[in-house]
Amino acid sequence: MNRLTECILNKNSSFLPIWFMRQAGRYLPEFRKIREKNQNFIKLCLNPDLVTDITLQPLNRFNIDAAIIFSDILMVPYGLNQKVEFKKNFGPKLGNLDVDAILSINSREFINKLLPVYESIKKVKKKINRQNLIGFAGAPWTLLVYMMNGESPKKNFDINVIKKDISKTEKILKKIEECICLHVDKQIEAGANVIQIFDSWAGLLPEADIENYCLRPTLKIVEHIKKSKVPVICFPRGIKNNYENFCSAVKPDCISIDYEIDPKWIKNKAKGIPIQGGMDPKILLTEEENIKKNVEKFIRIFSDYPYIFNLGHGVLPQTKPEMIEYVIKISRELKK
Ligand code: 1CP
Repeated sequence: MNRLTECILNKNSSFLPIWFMRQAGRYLPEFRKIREKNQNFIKLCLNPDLVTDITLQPLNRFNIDAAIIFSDILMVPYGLNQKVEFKKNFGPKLGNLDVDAILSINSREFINKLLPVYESIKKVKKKINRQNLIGFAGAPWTLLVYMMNGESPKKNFDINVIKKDISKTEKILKKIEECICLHVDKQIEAGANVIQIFDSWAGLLPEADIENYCLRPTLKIVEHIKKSKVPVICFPRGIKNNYENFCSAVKPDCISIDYEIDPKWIKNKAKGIPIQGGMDPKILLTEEENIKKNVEKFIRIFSDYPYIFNLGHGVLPQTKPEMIEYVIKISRELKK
């Protein structure tokens, strides 16, 4: 069994699996080199040869336990025929959301648009052996936000775009849920043996809406994935104390924590569910002594608990690759 699977499914805490969210990305010069020559991000995500190379870049450098397929959560709106662009110094820009057009797309059409993603997974799978291969999708809420808001909610978001016509929102949400399930199934069929669900914007939800837009839709996805026996990791970023309710309501196979979560607190609240991540990615921009102190803190707290080392969000573009190397070195010294 690969190390993530063994840790998650058998709750084995005798070793420490390691990987990093955004482990393939702009902090790596070899990624920037490919990216410079490929300005169209969606096209890049649909190029199986380049996706395979990029996915393997961090594995060629580091002693890590998983590859995560290089793709994006916005490939699902793309598969639904919504226009998706990534603009320099702006981020994603999505086209008008035509509800009827989206609802009329059938599963075959959706899957056909995303075939290169699944082909890439097959190619990567052939090149790795020891490591897990992580497939992923955005959670329904986070995809709903991008699709209805048209851009990142980081700077500009009004929940009324979602609340003003609830019946329209519900229709879109249901379609998104179906497509996430299809997308995950195809990734598993192609060889993904762990799935991570990114609810990057769960923290935008008012307390009263967490149940309806985060817990309930994510539970549906998790129940679907569990039928395949492939472990599912959930990352409901920013929901603070609701991490506890999330664990009891959704029961993911593994819970990924963001850097606002107190690791000792969640260890007591997660009801034995394996935990992943937590360390603030900004720590990697500081000096080695401080990095060491923080890495040791997480490893010590989870020494007797099934834990996957990762960060509390993605590797920042300013991170020096040597610092990732350093984190792995000191982690392995403490726990193999
Ligand atoms: O060159 C560039 O600027 C590209 C930056 C980039 C990269 C490297 C984007 C655009 N996407 C990705 C790859 C990516 N996205 C992966 C690859 C695998 C890996 O981790 O190595 C994954 C898992 C994602 C998932 C993703 N995309 C999330 C969830 C995780 C998170 O960061 O919270 C989100 C929110 C996105 C949307 C997205 N795609 C890209 C950007 C810059 C963003 C965020 C935009 C925003 O701020 O709202």
